[in-house]
Amino acid sequence: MRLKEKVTLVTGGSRGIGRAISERFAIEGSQVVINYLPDADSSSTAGSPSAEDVAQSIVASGGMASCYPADVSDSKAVGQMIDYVIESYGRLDVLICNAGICPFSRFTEITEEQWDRVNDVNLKGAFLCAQAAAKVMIPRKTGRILFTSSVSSIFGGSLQAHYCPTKGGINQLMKSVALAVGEYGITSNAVLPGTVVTDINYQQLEIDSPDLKQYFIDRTPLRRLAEPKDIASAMVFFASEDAAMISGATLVIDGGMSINLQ
Ligand code: NAD
Ligand code: RM4
Repeated sequence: MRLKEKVTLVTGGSRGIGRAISERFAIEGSQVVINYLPDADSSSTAGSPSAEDVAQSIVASGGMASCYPADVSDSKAVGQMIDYVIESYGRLDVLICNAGICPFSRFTEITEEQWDRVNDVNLKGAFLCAQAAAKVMIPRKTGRILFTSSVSSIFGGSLQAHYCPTKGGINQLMKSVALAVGEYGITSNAVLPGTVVTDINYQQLEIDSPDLKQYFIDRTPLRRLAEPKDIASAMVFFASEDAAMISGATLVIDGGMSINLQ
């Protein structure tokens, strides 16, 4: 119960990495608001349950969770979501900017619309949520703002020329937020997952290119891919008292995959 009496908002919190974060934060005693996008962007290829089902199963296990639908790239919807959290719970202790999309595309085939959507959801969405959260955290002089970045914030990807820049941008956003809100006792940190099989890459890794999945496993010293719960553990750490003096940090969770030059 490391997060007892905390109120946490997880964007894209109903499946994959976000779902693991929502479930783990509830186990640690936090009230969890699960943000989700009920449209085409959130369609599941990996058979993930709905946000309502995830919230209900948390509650059935003795945890505290509710859902809130909002497109994180829509400033009005983000403002209403933060209002909902404050009206329902009285405060926001932890924001986890986790929502993201990655429509794998050859560089020469990325359309302007695709570039805009990936940037709007991944980077602008993180900015809008972090800014709205900071406004309600600053008066209370406490809070944690966390980001799901990626090893793709450091490395490129031939099919991710729209996605990788958004993750590099998130690292820089995270550091700027840390500088802007530190004097109010608020920390800002980012977790950088390696490859985790979720809806975002299920088609690519499980159906189109299982050889690519095996390549990632082979180059990982621990000989397995990270799982959503591995990322959730790092988020719990950053949200906990143990990380009270950590701000502006990036933590890679990839079993050593990204240090392997062979
Ligand atoms: P996922 O597709 O299962 O989860 C993404 C979540 O974001 C979904 O719940 C989706 O509905 C939500 N979302 C998408 N657009 C949204 C919007 N406009 N507004 C609100 N929510 C929206 O994939 P995942 O792997 O769990 O991804 C979670 C985060 O982890 C993403 O930011 C992703 O970039 C990052 N990440 C994933 C991996 C990986 O290998 N899976 C690696 C590094 C980083
Ligand atoms: C991650 C990383 C993974 C990819 C996902 C979508 O940041 O690049 O390899 O599968 O994004």
